[in-house]
Amino acid sequence: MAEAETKSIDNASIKMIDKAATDGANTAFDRAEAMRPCPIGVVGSCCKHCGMGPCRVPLPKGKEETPEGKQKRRGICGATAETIAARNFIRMIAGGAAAHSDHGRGVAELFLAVAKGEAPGYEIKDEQKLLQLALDWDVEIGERSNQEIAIDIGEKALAEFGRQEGELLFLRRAPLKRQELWRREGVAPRGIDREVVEIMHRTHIGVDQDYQNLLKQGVRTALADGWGGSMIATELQDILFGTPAPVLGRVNLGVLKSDEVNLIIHGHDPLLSEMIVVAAQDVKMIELAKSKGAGGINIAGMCCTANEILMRHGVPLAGNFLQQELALVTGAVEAMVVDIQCIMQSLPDIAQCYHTKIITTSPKAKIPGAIHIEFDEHNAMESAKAIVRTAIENFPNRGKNIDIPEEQADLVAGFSHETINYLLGGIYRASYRPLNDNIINGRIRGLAGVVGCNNPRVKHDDIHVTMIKELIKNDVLVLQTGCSAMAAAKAGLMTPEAAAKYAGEGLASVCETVGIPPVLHLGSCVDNSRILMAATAVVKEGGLGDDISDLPVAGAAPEWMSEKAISIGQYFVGSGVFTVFGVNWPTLGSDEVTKFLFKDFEAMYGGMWAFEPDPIKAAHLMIDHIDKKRKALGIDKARERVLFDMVMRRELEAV
Ligand code: XCC
Repeated sequence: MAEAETKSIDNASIKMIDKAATDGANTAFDRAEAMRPCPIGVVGSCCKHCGMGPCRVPLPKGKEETPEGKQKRRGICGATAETIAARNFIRMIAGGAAAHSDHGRGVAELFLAVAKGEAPGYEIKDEQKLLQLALDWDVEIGERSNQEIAIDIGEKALAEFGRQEGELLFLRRAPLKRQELWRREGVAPRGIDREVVEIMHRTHIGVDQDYQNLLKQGVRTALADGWGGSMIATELQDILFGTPAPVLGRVNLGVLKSDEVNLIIHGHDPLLSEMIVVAAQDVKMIELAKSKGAGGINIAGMCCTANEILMRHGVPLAGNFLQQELALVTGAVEAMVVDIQCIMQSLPDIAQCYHTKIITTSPKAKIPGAIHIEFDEHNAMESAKAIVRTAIENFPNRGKNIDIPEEQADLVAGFSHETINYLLGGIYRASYRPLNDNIINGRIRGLAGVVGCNNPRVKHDDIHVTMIKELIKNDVLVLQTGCSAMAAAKAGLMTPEAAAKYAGEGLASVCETVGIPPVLHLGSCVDNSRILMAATAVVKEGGLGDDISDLPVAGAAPEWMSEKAISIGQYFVGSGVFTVFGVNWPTLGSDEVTKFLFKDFEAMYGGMWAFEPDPIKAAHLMIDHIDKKRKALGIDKARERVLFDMVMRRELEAV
């Protein structure tokens, strides 16, 4: 097997990994090979929170947790291995929750500016969702205009970040039993910023030194992400840009065009990219492109910005996290414009091997070697046009060393939880009833959320695709976001035809009746909040228990790498979902902390963590959990709902 084939299952990526080697471009695949992970840090046993350390407290040889061994496993301040592992773990949650939530804050700020008429070019696109949110948040509707209502909503949304007391408003959306559990366990989040700050305080030297108490704050902060910052981002983006509905898209590096200006939008924030999509359709821009010898302007997405723009406009996806460098290696990208999160610092270096311009746009995310064109939301179209123009003007600089892989796949995306409602129940009677019925009758065994990143420590896309195929083969309907969704789409799992090809008989029959793929794309990483809402809708529909933890559902991030993934996993666990991660697990340095997260959490939250790098084994952990829940609900034996006709009724009466 050629070396590149050991690094990815995706042919387009394999070709570009080879080309990068020929071109002398050093990628994450090369760097991962050259640098082994630190064995002490990877299991959470290194503390660098003060100047006395860093202190390293690896497990003693043979891993015996003897009293003597334990005594030796302390930092200079006396912190135990348990405290150190828990501190590291919840600081990851703080980082992840901060990233999602600061994104949410940016959306809320723009939302308020739009409501006040201070952000020309943007408008409220989904009035129905605006009014629904007004009802949820007790904002008066009456005879007021959308603008007036939106100003109140924008102010309330922004206040959620700095809230000092009480509870986040979106917690009310959760099943009542879950809300009570959060209050009982003391993890109902107050303000989003407050919970993140409290983690930073408690993990400072000499503050909270009880690992269970530290982990509790981790749960509270993660819930502030899922039911707070992320949900605010998703909801307000939907109101501003439209709630996604099924849309046909294409994915993989083959979406780049040899005769057009290729502009890739990369990162997480749709505020600017929404405008870039519009700017690229401007007749003057297209004329300018033609004057430079190009046939047109081709916009393609990367990472979660891509998911956002795909879900609402069908803009093609160039690829997921580990393809960001490989896209440049094609030699056909005029500009890559980046906003926030998951952007590799190596991009400007790789771009030097070709003609690509890397453009940063956020004052929060600059990269040496990139051009900075700051995005001004009050003048968004100007920023967008400046970026598109920069890409066009770079077209004549394209070199001869161009190779665009032909690989691309079709997919259907755009499954917001509202859309699932309409698809299943019909436009006039939107309802989750058919989904619940098919779970109860066993055609659908359960639901799995498979999400998260790529990680060059494992074979690119392989773990996602292998796990998802195993799940759908066993009649588990898969809900997806993030880079995982793109892995499945590239493998052809997101078309309705995939049901007959890959899904078990029961799941395939439901997908074919409704006309949906067995793997549903719900959007970007902040859109994991859509999965929370879908799970809540299933609970509220009835017949499957009265809390998310009663449902036959499970979650996974099999190729995770970012702190955001840990925060997402933790809010799923805190919401009652069994969640399994692959690659590595950051608390393995402490058996006690790991056992607490993997076992004791179940009694507290109804959801718990697991670690299993093998995708087939991980899928079966999820299926076993789903079966356990089916048994508890008394639906473990396949049962068809029988509609009685008159003959059957008479027979019944005669008995
Ligand atoms: Fe980043 Fe969202 Fe992970 Fe992909 S999945 S590598 S976090 S882009 Ni969010």
